[in-house]
Amino acid sequence: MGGILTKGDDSSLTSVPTTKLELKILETMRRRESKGTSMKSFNTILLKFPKIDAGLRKCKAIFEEFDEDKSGSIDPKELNHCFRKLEIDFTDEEINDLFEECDINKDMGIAYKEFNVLLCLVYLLKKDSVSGHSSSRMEIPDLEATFETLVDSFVFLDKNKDGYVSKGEMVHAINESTSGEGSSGRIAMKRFEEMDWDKNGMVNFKEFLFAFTKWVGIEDEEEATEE
Ligand SMILES: [Ca+2]
Ligand SMILES: [Ca+2]
Ligand SMILES: [Ca+2]
Repeated sequence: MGGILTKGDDSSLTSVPTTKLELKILETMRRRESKGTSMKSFNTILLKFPKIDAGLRKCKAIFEEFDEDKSGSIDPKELNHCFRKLEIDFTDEEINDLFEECDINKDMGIAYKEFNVLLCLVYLLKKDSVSGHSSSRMEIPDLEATFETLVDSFVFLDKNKDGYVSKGEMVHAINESTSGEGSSGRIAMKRFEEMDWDKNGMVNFKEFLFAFTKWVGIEDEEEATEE
């Protein structure tokens, strides 16, 4: 407790999925991890930041399109329309679960930042379920490349492929990268602490995504309206 180093304590501190969807995301991620990653080093990930940034900005246009009443957030009804329009064939229950999973501040709306995370989770889950068929993929190819990069980055960091990035794994990834890159390493460690909401030394994919949307700096416009 209290945010101290937790190395070697993983067994007692591992987060346990609390919802059906969370479990599904974890299982899907583990299956994805068994396929490996194209990332070669931590620096490869850092070099992708500008591209991820550009990709996520495209998400903004999609978000605005589906925020039909321009309230600044997507309500459950709007999210339903969104899924139908993008031809994402999730059941009402699945959409509802995703909504709750991504509505982090529980204001019954999906803000832009939450929407990025939601779409990326959809990407992960869908990619897993269609396994090779191109007929029912998300109709947003630009974003798919961005989401794949995010998934790939997570897989790279999660060395033991348990579906969580531990603090030890983060340190390992940074140490592995070229020396003399100290400042990015320090920044990454600081970010890790921010990612790890419940301070248990583990970061799941959702936490990772939320942090990532901050790392790449898209928060500038939205931050002001949040508590
Ligand atoms: Ca709205
Ligand atoms: Ca919200
Ligand atoms: Ca791990």
